Amino acid sequence: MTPADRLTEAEAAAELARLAAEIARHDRLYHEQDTPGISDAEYDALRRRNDAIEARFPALVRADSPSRRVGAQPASGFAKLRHRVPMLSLDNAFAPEDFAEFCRRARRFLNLKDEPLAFVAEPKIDGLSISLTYENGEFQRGATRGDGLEGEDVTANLRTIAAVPKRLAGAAPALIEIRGEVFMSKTDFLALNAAQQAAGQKLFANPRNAAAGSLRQLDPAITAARPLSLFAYAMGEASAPVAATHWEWLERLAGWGFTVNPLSRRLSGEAEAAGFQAEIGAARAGLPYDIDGVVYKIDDLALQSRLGFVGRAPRWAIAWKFPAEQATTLLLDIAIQVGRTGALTPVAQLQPVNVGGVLVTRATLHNADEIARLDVRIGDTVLLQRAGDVIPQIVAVDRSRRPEGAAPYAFPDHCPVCGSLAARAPGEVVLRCTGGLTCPAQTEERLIHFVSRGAFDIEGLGEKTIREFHAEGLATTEGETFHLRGPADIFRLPAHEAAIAVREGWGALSAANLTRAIRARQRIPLARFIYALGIRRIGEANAKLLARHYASFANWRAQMLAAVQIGSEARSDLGNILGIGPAIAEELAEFFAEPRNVATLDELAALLQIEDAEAPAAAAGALAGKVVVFTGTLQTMARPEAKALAEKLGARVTETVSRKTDLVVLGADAGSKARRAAELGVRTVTEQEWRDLAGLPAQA
Ligand code: JCF
Repeated sequence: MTPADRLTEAEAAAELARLAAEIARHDRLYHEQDTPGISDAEYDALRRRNDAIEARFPALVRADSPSRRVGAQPASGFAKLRHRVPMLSLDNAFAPEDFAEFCRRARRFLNLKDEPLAFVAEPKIDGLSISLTYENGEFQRGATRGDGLEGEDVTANLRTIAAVPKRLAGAAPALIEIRGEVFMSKTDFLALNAAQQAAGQKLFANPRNAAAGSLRQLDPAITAARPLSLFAYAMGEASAPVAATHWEWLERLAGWGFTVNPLSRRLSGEAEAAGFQAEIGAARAGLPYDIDGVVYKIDDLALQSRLGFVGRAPRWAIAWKFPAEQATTLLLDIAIQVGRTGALTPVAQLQPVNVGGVLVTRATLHNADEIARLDVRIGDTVLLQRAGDVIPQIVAVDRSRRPEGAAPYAFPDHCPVCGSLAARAPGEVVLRCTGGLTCPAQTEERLIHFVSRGAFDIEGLGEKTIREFHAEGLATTEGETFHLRGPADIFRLPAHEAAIAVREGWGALSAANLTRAIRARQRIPLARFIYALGIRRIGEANAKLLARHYASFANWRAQMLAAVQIGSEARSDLGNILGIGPAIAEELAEFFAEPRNVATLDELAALLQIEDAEAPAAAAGALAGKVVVFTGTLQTMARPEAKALAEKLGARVTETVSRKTDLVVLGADAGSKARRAAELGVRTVTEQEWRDLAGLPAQA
């Protein structure tokens, strides 16, 4: 065989094609048929030859190159599908007051007086949200909700579900997206688990997990054998309007052949909600499927569209959850967990108890204040509560059953892992370890976060592996130990592939796969990179907002360093990003004020290619980039709606008039802000002119 460094370009191209096919064949034998065709060493040699040729001829790297793949399948096994319209989540209500507050807000936004507000109420199924796209009436593709913006393409599996119409019955818009909940009935779930047990297969914890596990099968034949159902309940993109109210929309869905939950009901006013909630609550245990509450949606679609969204949740719908389930048990001990930001979280260790069908052994105690408030002591009998998916909590202590001599709990004033002082920031309830990066617990949690699903998502490098590598280190060939001290060390792991290969449960092939998985992630979208840093309050959604706003790593870094200065333009720009706000801006500023953090960031940036984010689509609005101030009383719409509308059109709405203001909208009795605008020569418009600008019809 010609050595890689002596191939001509034409020979190299042919050889890369041969290697791609050959390696793919061995991947399939190994991963799918569990029958390796060659030894690990031979396989590695094929991979190395492929890498060497690609390194010499980067232009020849094939779309199907083995270096672009990890194992037999892409990371999750499913391609990603972008939703044309984001899939929403819902805000929750737990009590009548929460629902009343929701209605009050919607009324205020819409400037409604006493006119009734009609709702549609639908039982909230505890299943798996999906989106189905139909073109010219034909089912084209379907995806899981994913992060709301992008889900997994599970089209082939959805086709196996009888309740998913392959063709819409009757006339429909050329393009329509339909959302619904895939679920498994309680009896089907029990039967499936019995069959799984008999076959020695893993059991599912509840019907929801069974539905999710069944839909996310790489082999559609397995999905086909699972009894899945679907209730349709919402619309995504539609190329033509189909209904004026949500109720009419549900009727259209039924007409097209979907199953709509038969318990759904139209309520002519919000006063009817409490009765419906009680009715469904009473029926709950007898229903054939699990529900965890009722979704209330404002019926009028024109009102829905005026209300719009805050973050990921609509202002026109709310999920009113059923009260949590409770049980009593014994508090055996209190463990202190150290999180990635150093927060010390007390975790109750409980005598195992069944709470509404789930075996609970641990519960959060939140923080030292909560323990003091409950005066909970080790040995106490406690009342436990579990609502939906959230971590169970201790809500009360039965003092009458307290054992003699039980002492008040003394919350540690030092980190139980590294021994550093634990301190409370002014105005905060949480005690934090002050050890920072020197605290092994914090380092470990940060590393776990760094490689997690929404972050670097490195295949083969999960929580367990990180903990092992971090705690034990890797014995190198030079007789030294390589420690994972920070995130950049993850990208130094490939240099220690041999040390990984000899670890128990690894071997040459897995170690080589890990190397490839790590290298595959050295190119990373900016949003994932920001999220991976684990800055407090910067979750996936905020990381995306930041990435879209700042577009490139270099720009983001420069702006964040500038934003460290309180009152700087960079700080106010950051705080003004819709969805960020001053508190999160401060959190970012604190992160960038710490030189060690900036050093870690730069160390990473040197090892990575951080991809620019796409510019926000909203920039096309009629008021794109304009700074708008509202003042005085608007007659035709309430202030929250005016603000939301301006933001939808691309504007930034601020409170004070300055030289940077582009437009001041004058309501009735506008005072000092109108004068200030006149002084500064800032453009002012009347409410009617504002409506014209926003493209709204004139009002009497
Ligand atoms: O059944 C459900 N889990 C459910 C989820 C029902 C709905 O009517 C929903 C939903 C999530 C979002 N509606 C929206 C807008």
